Amino acid sequence: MTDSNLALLIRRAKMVLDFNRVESYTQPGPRLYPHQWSWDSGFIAMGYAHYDQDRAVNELNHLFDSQWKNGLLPQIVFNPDFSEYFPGVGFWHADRSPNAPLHHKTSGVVQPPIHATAALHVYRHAQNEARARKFLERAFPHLAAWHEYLYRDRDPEGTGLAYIRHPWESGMDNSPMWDETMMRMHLRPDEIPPYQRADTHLVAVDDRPVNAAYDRFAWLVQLFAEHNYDEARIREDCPFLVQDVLFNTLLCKAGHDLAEIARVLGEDPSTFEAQALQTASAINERLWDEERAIYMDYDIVTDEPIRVFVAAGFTPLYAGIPDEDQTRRLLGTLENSGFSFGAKGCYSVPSYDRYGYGFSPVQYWRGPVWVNINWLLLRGLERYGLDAQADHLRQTTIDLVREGGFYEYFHPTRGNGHGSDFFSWTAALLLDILLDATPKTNGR
Ligand code: 2M8
Repeated sequence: MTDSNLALLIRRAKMVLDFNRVESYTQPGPRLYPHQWSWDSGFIAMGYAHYDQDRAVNELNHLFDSQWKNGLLPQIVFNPDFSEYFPGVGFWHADRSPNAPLHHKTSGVVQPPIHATAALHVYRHAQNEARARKFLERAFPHLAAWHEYLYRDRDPEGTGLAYIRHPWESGMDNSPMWDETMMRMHLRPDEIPPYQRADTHLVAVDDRPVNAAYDRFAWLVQLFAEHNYDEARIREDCPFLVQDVLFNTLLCKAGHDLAEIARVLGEDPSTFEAQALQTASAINERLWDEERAIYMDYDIVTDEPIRVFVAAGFTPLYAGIPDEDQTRRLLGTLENSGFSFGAKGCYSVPSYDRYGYGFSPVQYWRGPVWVNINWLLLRGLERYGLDAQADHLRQTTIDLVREGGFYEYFHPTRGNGHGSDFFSWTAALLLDILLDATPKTNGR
């Protein structure tokens, strides 16, 4: 890429973020996602960190301000100016929980815990060291409470793995990983809460989850509200309880990063470090599939692994979890399966194995390439010194966005964009890739 092409791409990425910014947060995408989303804000803050410290800090602070009293960091912070999104405030009934904040309206589920990682990234890229330290001081109790919630309420048996209780908590809402569990949720028409979808009016219907999936998404929300968001009661009755690879990988990485934040602030890092190490071992013990050489989710309701090949199954590389032998075998799976890594005719990395049942090149989390998954894998490959593979993934990701636009996800063989255009994390993570001059080869 020539210098002027690079400068243009950077300018375009910044324009996407400018376009989506409203007051103190950034919408993931115009119209389709008007509110603040939790892990989107983590990725977005990492992009801002390269050129606008204030925005990076505000993005995370706005989310922290909506934290629940029990430490839950909500998936969505609602903006009262936008009422079109489903499910909105009135469907969640988050106020039935004694823990929900009063000054902001939120949903009652979470998203993958990227936040300590994002906060440390913002601190490390800051131009103004004193202000960045102040930000960390403010962020630290929120992050500590967030991790405490996850280990206390989502891992009551102390296994080291936090469970998710809704597909939305994985960030990969419509993944084929959830199909079997969703099928077990057999709902009579009178059990499905009445609702009106907004998403299918805004982007192509074929790009979005089917109605039967939304019925179950909505039914789970209703279950949480009926249980007043009491985690112990939900745990008793919820048919969807999953220890997810990506969620726990990010928890492990964030645990190490929170320990580092504690060290910067002169606080005790030992609890966070111990939790991160325990989570890493548990990922290797319970989620690694020795025969298939990939990490897989675990369904704790049926007490069985979810044997579905998704790109997130490679992300433990990001947290330095696989050993040398596992890494070699993981790469084998990446290259010699329907993920077609490095092969001609396929953009890396399809979110679901192209030979898998129910693969779709355009449907939400069932095959298209996502920039956040690519970014996590890229940083993982760099961490292990796998330079050739990292170069390939970096270049593919840049090409996809430069040629396809700042879309939410991309067709893995045609390369064109799908879902929301002007998608914020696509822009923010591309900025991180383009502006990060020092590839991390030794962060383990
Ligand atoms: C998608 O999820 C939301 C619900 O959270 C939706 O479909 O309405 C997912 O891709 C999720 O990972 C993402 O955070 C969110 C906003 O970009 O959109």
